[in-house]
Amino acid sequence: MLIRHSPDIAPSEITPRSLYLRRREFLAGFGAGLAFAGAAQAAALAAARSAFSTNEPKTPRADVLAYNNFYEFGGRKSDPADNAHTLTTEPWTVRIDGLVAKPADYRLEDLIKPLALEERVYRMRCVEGWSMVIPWIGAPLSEILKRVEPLGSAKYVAFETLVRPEEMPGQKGLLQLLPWPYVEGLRLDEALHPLTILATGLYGETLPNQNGAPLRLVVPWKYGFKGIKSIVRISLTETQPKTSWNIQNPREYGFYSNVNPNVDHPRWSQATERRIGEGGLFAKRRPTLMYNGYADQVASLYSGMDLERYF
Ligand SMILES: Nc1nc2c(c(=O)[nH]1)N[C@H]1C(S)=C(S)[C@@H](COP(=O)(O)O)O[C@H]1N2
Ligand SMILES: [Mo]
Repeated sequence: MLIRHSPDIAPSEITPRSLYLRRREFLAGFGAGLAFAGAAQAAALAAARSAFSTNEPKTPRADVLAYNNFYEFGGRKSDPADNAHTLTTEPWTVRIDGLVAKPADYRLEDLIKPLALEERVYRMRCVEGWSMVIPWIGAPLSEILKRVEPLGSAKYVAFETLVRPEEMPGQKGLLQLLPWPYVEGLRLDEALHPLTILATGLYGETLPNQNGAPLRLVVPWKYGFKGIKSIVRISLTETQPKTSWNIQNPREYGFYSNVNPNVDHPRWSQATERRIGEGGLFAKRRPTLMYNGYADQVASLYSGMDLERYF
């Protein structure tokens, strides 16, 4: 079974969900489907995958779904899994505006339908010092950006998460962990890099709410907080966008946020990381790699930049 449907999901919910998954592509290419694909197709798929995906063991699905940061649903690692089921993800609209030739409010289905979704197994590293290996389903952000035709003056891409306190308990009450909406940004060349994807799923299924349904950003060479969840707006801008963690604490969090073992967080070292799912708290920490191990692909984006200043 490629796409897991828990028995309590009504059949009426299944069809629209499968739209995001482009189910046929899955059946042709992934998981058990590989057994039915031709040998040449399987080889081509494996080759396409290896260019972008790591062969490291994947973090168990249960951990990927249970150990999350999504402050709209609370500040504990278990809060998103406990609370995010209240989020309504259909219908969903993404506004794409700013310096583009084709600004519009796009229905999620229309945004996703033309994309060739693929699996990308990425190393992910949180600024807190833990990491995971996650099999995302998604497509390069560049595919969507090219469709809306960025103007020559566009230099950055700004992203925004949903504000809906009725469904997001972390946006209610006196103790607000962050200013809302959660916002993030990338330089346009970072956004167009082939490693940068918009994810609609993971582990061969529709993105669970706690992981940022129905659409989230994944930038594997940057700290996890760059991967903004439940996106409702993407704006092309000329000036560098504001980012939530930088607003909250500019001394500790910069715009670039590239994974860098040589630049410590002011309150802790970034030299090593704990891989979630590996033998609990007593497992050996592993060394953190420059650009989270993606230096070959992305270091040239930052040549000549002082990485201590642009952290
Ligand atoms: N909207 C929103 N996006 C967010 C966050 C958040 O609190 N709100 N947390 C970030 C942080 S700190 C991390 S490490 C990743 C975690 O993604 P995951 O729970 O899917 O592993 O999401 C990022 N995206
Ligand atoms: Mo994080």
